[in-house]
Amino acid sequence: MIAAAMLTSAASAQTTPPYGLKKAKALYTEWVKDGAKYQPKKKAYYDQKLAALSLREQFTYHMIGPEAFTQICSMIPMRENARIRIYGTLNPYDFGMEGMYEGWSARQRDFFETHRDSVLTWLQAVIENQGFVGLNAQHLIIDLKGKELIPTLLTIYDHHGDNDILTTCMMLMYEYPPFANSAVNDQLQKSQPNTFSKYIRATPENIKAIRELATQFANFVEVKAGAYWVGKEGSQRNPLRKVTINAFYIAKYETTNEEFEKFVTATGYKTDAERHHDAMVFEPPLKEFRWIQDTTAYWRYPNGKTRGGIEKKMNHPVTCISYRDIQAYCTWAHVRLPTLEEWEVACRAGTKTDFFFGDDETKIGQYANVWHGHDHMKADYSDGYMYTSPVGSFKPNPWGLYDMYGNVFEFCSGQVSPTESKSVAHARGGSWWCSANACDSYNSYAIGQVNIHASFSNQGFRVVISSPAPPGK
Ligand SMILES: [Ca+2]
Repeated sequence: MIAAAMLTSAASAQTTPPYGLKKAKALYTEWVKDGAKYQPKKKAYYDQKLAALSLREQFTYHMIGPEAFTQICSMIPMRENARIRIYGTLNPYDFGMEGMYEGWSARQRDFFETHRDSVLTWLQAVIENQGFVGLNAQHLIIDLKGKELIPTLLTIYDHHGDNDILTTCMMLMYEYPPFANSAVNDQLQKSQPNTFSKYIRATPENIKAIRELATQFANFVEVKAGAYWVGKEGSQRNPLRKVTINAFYIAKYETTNEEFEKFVTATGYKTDAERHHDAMVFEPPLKEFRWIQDTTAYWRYPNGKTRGGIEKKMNHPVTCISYRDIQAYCTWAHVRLPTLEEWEVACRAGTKTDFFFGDDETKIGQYANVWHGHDHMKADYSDGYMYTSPVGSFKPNPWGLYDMYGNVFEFCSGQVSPTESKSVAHARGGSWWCSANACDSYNSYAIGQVNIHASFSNQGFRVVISSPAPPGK
């Protein structure tokens, strides 16, 4: 107890409860007593006092006031009908009062949007500490499209079963195609306005569906429609050019063994490697670009049975699967592979340099599980992993995507040229096997190729979902 108390007092008042509430409240109280709301000439004085607070204290101030009393009375934003219906479960009293609620003040909104990432971190600390999500917080999470908080929301839901949290999740993924096309959203769309009994009922099936969709949604990043630079000057296979793409959602992580196992359990699917016993594996010492065929290797034993299975590697990317296998997975999971161009747009995250972190290839080890040895004659564990690593073990790219380089090659759809064989597939981003000497810049812009039935223990994939949702169902 003593140690804990010491820790608390030693920790910054900025990051521990009550999050600067005392100072924020004092300023708010002064502002109310002073009647400043009705005296515009006092604005500069209070603006100055507010600016003197730390950012964390300012956040608390913005959350509690001074417009808070109207927000508490009328917290529900009035949007189009279906959204109102979702919100109806939060607060039926506000139902139908379109136009009455104006949301956060410009001052508050400016602050929240300018400091979005910090605000979400602070919000998370607040709701974790208090163990529930208040209406103010829910509203702010939705306004900031704070999908980063979905894991926190679901954890709190597990402890307290507050259905408003599921409603918050639904609001966050309102435009996410798998939710827009889901049975729970169907129920919403079909329900009659002003009939509360027909709102989403918290049945076990609905709760399960919303939870699963929200968890999935939290693991995707939206790439906006637009024109983006891809390729490299002088490259024949991938010349520098601007491409126009539609919006899509891309998985933050490579598809894992755990996810692939769900597919196999549900469908009984047999991979190419299991049918043809021709998977290619690696074990040092091997000369550059040499691999061994191993008849025992398939996704459960990606390096062959003698080198162990995936029992303790369920959060690693699935490997030893062919392009054809991936098509079957995607059909089952209602997802698809990114095109070559979509993959590169997502990887580049708006950059035009050779890598999303610049042109200095030597920095790749911060972002990727790669091979640091001079050659492949000796095992290389220098970054902790000779083979695959758990997804998300290294730093993400600027859009929050992990393992875009290294770990496993990621299959993409599409062709490099219209004349190439239909039996050729392409993968991007390099793998754990790739080194500065053995790979062409980790395939950041270079594009490799492989047979659609071939299986290697350094090939995997990540998936995307088209956006917006197709109209209707
Ligand atoms: Ca490595």
